[in-house]
Amino acid sequence: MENLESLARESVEAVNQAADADSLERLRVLYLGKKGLVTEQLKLISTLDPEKRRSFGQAVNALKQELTETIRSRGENLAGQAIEARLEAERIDVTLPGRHATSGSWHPISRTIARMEDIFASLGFDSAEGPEIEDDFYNFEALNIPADHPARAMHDTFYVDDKSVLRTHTSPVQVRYMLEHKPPLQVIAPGRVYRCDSDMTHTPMFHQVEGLAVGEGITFGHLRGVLSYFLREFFETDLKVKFRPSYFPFTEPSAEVDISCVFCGGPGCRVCKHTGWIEILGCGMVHPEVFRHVGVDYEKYTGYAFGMGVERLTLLRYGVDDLRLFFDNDVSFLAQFQ
Ligand code: 2NM
Repeated sequence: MENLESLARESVEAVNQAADADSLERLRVLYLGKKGLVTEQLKLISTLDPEKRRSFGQAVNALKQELTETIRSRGENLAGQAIEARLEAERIDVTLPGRHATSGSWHPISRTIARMEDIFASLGFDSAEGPEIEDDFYNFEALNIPADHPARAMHDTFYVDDKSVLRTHTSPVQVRYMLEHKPPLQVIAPGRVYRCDSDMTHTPMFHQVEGLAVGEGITFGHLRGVLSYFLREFFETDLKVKFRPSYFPFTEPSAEVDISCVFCGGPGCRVCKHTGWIEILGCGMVHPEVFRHVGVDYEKYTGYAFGMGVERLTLLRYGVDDLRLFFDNDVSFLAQFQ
């Protein structure tokens, strides 16, 4: 009985001191396991004299019960503490601001090209692309630009080798298109072009959109109508459009087109250099010599063509005053075109 009392004190104390679930389990095995210290005492009961058996048996069973209950409640305690510890360790501050997602935006030049394609598509124009390195034939010869024409001089053209150049306009795309499609046809050719020229208002690479329509009975009147419609749609104002006689080797007659100033509307300002007019594109009726090179019957068909600089249109539409901003890739500039 004395042994039992000290076993009771010692075991209850040990269980209440158990630091974690593992040591608690080891204590359970030590006292209540098959060969546990309390279990051994239970086995002793049957060996005792009948008069001692009753009180000893009650005491051992009471200890077994007390210990079982103490282990259970200690276990519950430890589990609760473990959860508390884990919640504390994994705590997050849901009021912290999240990382915000930044979204990109279209480059203003790409936006302008897409806008131009939309307007011309609404008039039935296909859109075509072609190589930026071109043969002499597609860039010059087929366009009636003779070998001694100033546009061919070294100072304008980037030569890749004897017969290849960086295209100086997107007209070679139209040449290729005419070789692949029969009239009637209507197509625009947007893309990068290259000229050996660099100052405040010229970059060695810039973008052009050229257009071409070929069919029976196509006249300068159609050209006027299409370009006037395009310019008014593009600038979203009822601007004036003026055709001035000009010269290009690949068109005859040729014209340059001015629009009434989109900033001052006529009286004159810095943008229109106080003339009220802004030069915006070149155009004309396709030269029979061009048709001859691409195998279009120039007795049967006529056509008009035009070309314009995308950077210039973008400057005017968004009121940007420096061409070089388009090529600096300064994100704080580009992000304004969302
Ligand atoms: C311009 C002005 C006038 C033009 C001509 C052609 C082609 F291939 F059909 F002959 N494409 N683009 C053309 C005509 C371009 O740019 C100022």
